Amino acid sequence: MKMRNVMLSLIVPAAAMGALITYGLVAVAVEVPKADIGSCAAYSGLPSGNHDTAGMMFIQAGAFTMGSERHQPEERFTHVVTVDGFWIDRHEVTNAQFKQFVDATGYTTLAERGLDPKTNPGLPKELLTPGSVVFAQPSNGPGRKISQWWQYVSGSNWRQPVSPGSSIAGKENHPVVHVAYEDALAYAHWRGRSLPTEAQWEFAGRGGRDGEDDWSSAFDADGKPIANTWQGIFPILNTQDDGYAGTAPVGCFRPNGYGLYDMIGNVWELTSDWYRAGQSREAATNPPGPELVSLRVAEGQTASRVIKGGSYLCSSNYCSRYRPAARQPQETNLSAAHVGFRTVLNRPLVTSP
Ligand SMILES: [Ca+2]
Ligand SMILES: [Ca+2]
Repeated sequence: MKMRNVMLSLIVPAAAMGALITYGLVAVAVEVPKADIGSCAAYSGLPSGNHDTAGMMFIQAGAFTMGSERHQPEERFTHVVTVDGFWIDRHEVTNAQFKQFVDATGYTTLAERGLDPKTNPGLPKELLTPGSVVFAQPSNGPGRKISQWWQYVSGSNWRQPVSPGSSIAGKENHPVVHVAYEDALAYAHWRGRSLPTEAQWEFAGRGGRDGEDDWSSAFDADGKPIANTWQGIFPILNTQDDGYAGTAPVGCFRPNGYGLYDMIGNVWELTSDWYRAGQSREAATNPPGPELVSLRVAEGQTASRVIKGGSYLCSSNYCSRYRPAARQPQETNLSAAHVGFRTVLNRPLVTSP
């Protein structure tokens, strides 16, 4: 395996370089994708190289303030978390990358298989058929309700993201969606990687910025969107000021201070932590999240994993969780059109001589 030492100034804009220098990250070993900043539409969806850190960035070990006291109750309490250094995908996993996995292994996703009624006795029959959750923009008018926005569509899956017969042709560089937790984990293991813990994800998502969380990852000082979210009034009016109504190709928006793209917005990203509303008060090192046995899961319900970063469906009047500390639960037995993932490699940085 050959790895090049590349100065970040070659691949990260000056604005991001400031944060990197501040935090002592001037140069790391990184593989530069074929298409990068400003050319996301031309990106193949596959990072160059076949080595085991292809498309990844190394995040130096450090400590940060996890959670938020000012925003949603489930983000409290703030506490100091220390993480070891780790590698993380610079982009959300794309359709092209997931197709590589499926072509090599013959893997079928949960949305393509459907749920086993024996292990999901509480679910109605229609939710046991192969399918996934799709967002449908309702027409303006009275009587709008959440069941109109979110529909379980039989036959929808990562290959047919909108409805049966739809396609990902031409969307090879978009994030894969309609992947359940087990699907994301299977992909990560196939690559010899893991899914990020919530702490790893939040540390990477902050891009070197510590302290109380804010919306600066989603909007610039003038209020202009710098990530793929929803502008307008959800769910009826999407003004698309950011240029995208749905998913965008990965890497179309400026990277954060660590050179990572779309940590905020585009699609929510699965983490390996079980979801519990609220954060610990205690300082921790490499926290793996709560144990499943410590969660109170109602009979007939399914435990959830933490998802991070918000999506193209997060607006200021709904969701608004386009911040690194924001979090939501995602049922492990359900996939959706706005949830994807990226992978990590828990290995120290190794530079070539
Ligand atoms: Ca958008
Ligand atoms: Ca994202």
